[in-house]
Amino acid sequence: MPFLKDSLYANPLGEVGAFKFDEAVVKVFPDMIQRSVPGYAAIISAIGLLAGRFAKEGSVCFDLGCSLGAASLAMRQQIAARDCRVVAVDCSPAMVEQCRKNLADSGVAGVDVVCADIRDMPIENASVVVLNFTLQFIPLADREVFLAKLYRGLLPGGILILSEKLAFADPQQQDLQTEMHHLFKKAQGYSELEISQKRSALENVLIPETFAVHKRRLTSVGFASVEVWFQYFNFASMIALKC
Ligand code: GEK
Repeated sequence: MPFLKDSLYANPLGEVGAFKFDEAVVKVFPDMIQRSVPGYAAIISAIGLLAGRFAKEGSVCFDLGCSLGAASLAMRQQIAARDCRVVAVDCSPAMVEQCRKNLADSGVAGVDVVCADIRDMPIENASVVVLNFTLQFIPLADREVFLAKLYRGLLPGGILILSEKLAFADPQQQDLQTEMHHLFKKAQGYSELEISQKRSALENVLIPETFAVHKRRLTSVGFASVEVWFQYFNFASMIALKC
């Protein structure tokens, strides 16, 4: 499928509905995420490099909330460890269908794509777990139990790569980083109307937290070390290590 330019919020919508990962979003997704998430391409290629470094022979690398499989593809291309499976999971049937097509078209074998809620997905024998801008869509009340499951499913020496939109405790910093993200989107060709309608659609759907909250929770479920390895305005990617 030729992917289209994202113009989903270009015209005034009387009432802006809650954002959903449906077929209309799938059609524009590569363009949408690239123009909305500062540093997205850099993060995807670094996920490939990190998977190459951490994937262990005979283990599983999970891409949770895989969308169209960009991180799975990057991982598959860098993993040299033998007998290492990549499992990509998403709960949107439209995403999963297109993800399978993308992977088939790319000629990359060895990625199993599963349509499931990542909260229900058994995680075992994992050397790498990727949550690339997915945890932010999980209800706040479920995040700790879910992360504890990921920690238990990781092998000693395993890595969780967690990318998220961040919130800031300091209101001045919050306003500045939000403004800079909007300027980033304007520079990518989005109009004021598109930016504000998309913001309304994501309200109560995408719930960002501060780095301090992420670090505290990851540490409390057992991770030995948590650091930010990438940040571009209010978008960051963290590494959490299991000893
Ligand atoms: C990428 N990681 O391109 N279970 C499974 N999937 C879920 C759940 C859930 N409970 N909640 C949301 N999703 C990708 C980008 S997009 C981020 C991830 C964004 C899925 C949802 O269907 C969507 O495909 C993905 O998480 C979030 O590297 O669009 O900002």
